[in-house]
Amino acid sequence: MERTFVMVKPDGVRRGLVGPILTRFEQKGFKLQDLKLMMIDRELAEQHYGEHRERPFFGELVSFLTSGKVCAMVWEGPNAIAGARLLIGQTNPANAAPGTIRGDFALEVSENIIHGSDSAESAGREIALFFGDAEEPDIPRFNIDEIDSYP
Ligand code: IDP
Repeated sequence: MERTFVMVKPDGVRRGLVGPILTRFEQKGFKLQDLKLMMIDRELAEQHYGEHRERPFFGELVSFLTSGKVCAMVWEGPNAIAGARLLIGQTNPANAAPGTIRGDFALEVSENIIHGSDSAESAGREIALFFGDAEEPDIPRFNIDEIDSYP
């Protein structure tokens, strides 16, 4: 069993594609482990795409990622990392096969709808970056054992 990090980028959220994207992952059989809609700041965007820091499009990429809410997700399943990349399709939507998310919903590399981790190492790093330590959830969770003492 494997976990991967997937993020619907601001263009995908703006265009109302979170639903169709969730459906594709669920229909494939992957299990949703975590999900949140969030704004990301420049620091997080730069950390996430740190490997591209020297590329000419880095500034444009960071501005794009911070231009609106993203939908961050963790999906689990056998070969989830490679499987998610197959559902997502090639980086440049112009080359992405029909039937893939980028192949069906996008035209240009600068607005390619979605991110998926490219290795086990990236998945671990990105899940930690966006969701933090699983032992310390960043949202309060209701504890049924404390129901009697709840004010
Ligand atoms: P991936 O998202 O398929 O893993 P990467 O090569 O890791 O592809 O590129 C990361 C992201 O950088 C792409 O998804 C895309 O948003 C952006 N990107 C890549 N190449 C270009 C480019 O030439 N112009 C603008 N953005 C680009």
